Parts: sequence; structure tokens; C-alpha cells
Amino acid sequence: MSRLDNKTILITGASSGIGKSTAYEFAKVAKVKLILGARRLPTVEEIAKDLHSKYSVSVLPIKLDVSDLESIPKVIENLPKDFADIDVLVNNAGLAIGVDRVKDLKVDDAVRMMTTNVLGLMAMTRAILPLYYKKGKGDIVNVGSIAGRESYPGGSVYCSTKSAVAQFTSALRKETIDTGIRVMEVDPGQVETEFSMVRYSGDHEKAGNVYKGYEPLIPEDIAEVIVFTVSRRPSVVIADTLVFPNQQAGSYHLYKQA
Ligand code: NDP
Ligand code: 8X3
Repeated sequence: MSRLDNKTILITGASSGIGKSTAYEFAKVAKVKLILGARRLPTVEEIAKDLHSKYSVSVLPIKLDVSDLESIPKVIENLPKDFADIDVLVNNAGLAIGVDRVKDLKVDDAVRMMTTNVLGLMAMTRAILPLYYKKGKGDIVNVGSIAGRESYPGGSVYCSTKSAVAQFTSALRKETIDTGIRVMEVDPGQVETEFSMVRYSGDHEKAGNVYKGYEPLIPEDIAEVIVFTVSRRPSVVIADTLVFPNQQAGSYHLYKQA
């Protein structure tokens, strides 16, 4: 018996990395119902099949583009009845594009990062909250980053998006203090995922260099923290958690060996 049994959990960005691992971690520890959202529908469909066959959990793969802000309320409204009563929202979808200095910044890239990481997360949260207020409970876990606590050159926009996530999370926690709703944030340091391949537009060498010379986190490390956070007693809120690999102590403050 787990505190998470029978919970319905919606994970955004579940086709890869932290989101995908979080789906597996929830399925491993409890009889949950999972809604896996991402733009790559065939990928979340494959993951759903695998999860169902390995753990016998119910999984609904959905096409979800959090940067398509107008679509979000409809996606939530149109969930099948069996999956509509969401208990946990993991706002994980996010990305960085490039490492341009501000003087070279491409406005389109900035808009995409802001829309996905900030406005998409806000829109998902907004769409779920009426249900949570009605039930007098419900969990939100926002995936932030060390980048939201400490900036670095070339990360002006990405770091800003994650700072915005932190402020949004903190304001919402205050707004919901009298509701039973829990609002939590998990901030990873360097995790080896597709993140850097996306950031460097598929350049394997540049992406690989990000994780060279030290042992980065693996997505399961963050998945475990998310599941631990959500599975505390209802009166416990692990408000925010910063998780580093052992050789990291700040944004790009890494002990790298040749
Ligand atoms: P990945 O690139 O491996 O995964 C990102 C996920 O987000 C994918 O499933 C992708 O799915 C999804 N995604 C991207 N854009 C959208 C969108 N518009 N709508 C819906 N889903 C979207 O990276 P990570 O697992 O590392 O990243 C997950 C989160 O963790 C992000 O918020 C990232 O900022 C954060 N993070 C990552 C760190 C790291 O070092 N890796 C460190 C700190 C924080 P699809 O392409 O199918 O839509
Ligand atoms: C992702 C980690 O430090 O590359 O949030 O920005 S970092």
C-alpha cells in the first residue's frame, strides 16, 4: 500500500529525460494512473505501452504542446472521465535554446523558451487549479533549475525562465495556503538527458561536452526526488529542493577532471 495508490498523475514533457523517468518511478512504487503529455505523441504512446506491460498501470498518452497556450484548457477539459480527476501535476516540460549572449539574442528563441518554460507552466497550472480548489487538495510539482537561482553567461533567457518558475511557484504556494493544495518545486543541477542536444540543436560534440569530466545526475535521480516529494503525508510540503551531482556546487561551478 502506498500513499500514491489510485492517484491520477499528469506529467508534461514525458517523452524524454526527467519526465519519462518520473513516469517510470511513479509506476514502480504505486498503483497510479498516468497521463503522459508531450509533443511527440508516438514516443509517449510507446512509453505508455511499456509502462502498462511492466507495471500494469493505466496510462493515457496525450499530445500536448504547452507552448500552444490556447489548447491547454481544452486538453484538460477533454480528458476521458477515467483520467479527469487529476491529483498530481508535474510541470516538467521545458527547454533551453542556444547559449547566445544577450547582444546576439534571437528574439524567436527567447519567445520559445519563455512561452514553453514559463507561460506553458502557468497555463497548465491555471487549467488544473479549479479542480484542486473544488476538491480542497491536489499537488503541483514544478521543475525549476539551479539556473533559476544562479545565472551564467549565455543563459540569460533560460535562467530568467527558471527564476520566473520559482517566483510563480512561491506566490502560488502563498495563495493556496488555506486550501489543502500543495505547491512544490524541484531544482536539478546537471542531469544527462536530451536537454543539451536540444540546446545545441543536435550537435553531439557540444552536447556531450556538457557532461564530460564529471559524473552528471541521471534522470532517475530527479524522478526519485519528485516521487518522494509527492508521497509525503498530506500536511507535509517539501517546498523546494536543489539537487546537484556531487561534483557541482553552483550553476556551471563544476569540478571537472581531464
Ligand atoms: P529533455 O530534453 O530530455 O526533456 C524535455 C521534455 O520536455 C521532453 O519530453 C519534451 O518532449 C518536452 N517538451 C519540450 N517542449 C515542450 C512543449 N512545448 N510542450 C510539451 N512538452 C515539451 O530534458 P530534461 O528531461 O532534462 O528536461 C526536463 C525539465 O528539466 C525541463 O524543464 C528542464 O528545463 C529541466 N532541467 C533540466 C536539467 C538538465 O540538466 N537536464 C537541469 C535543470 C532543470 P517533446 O519534445 O516530445 O515535446
Ligand atoms: C539546466 C541546467 O545549468 O544547464 O537547467 O542551465 S543548466
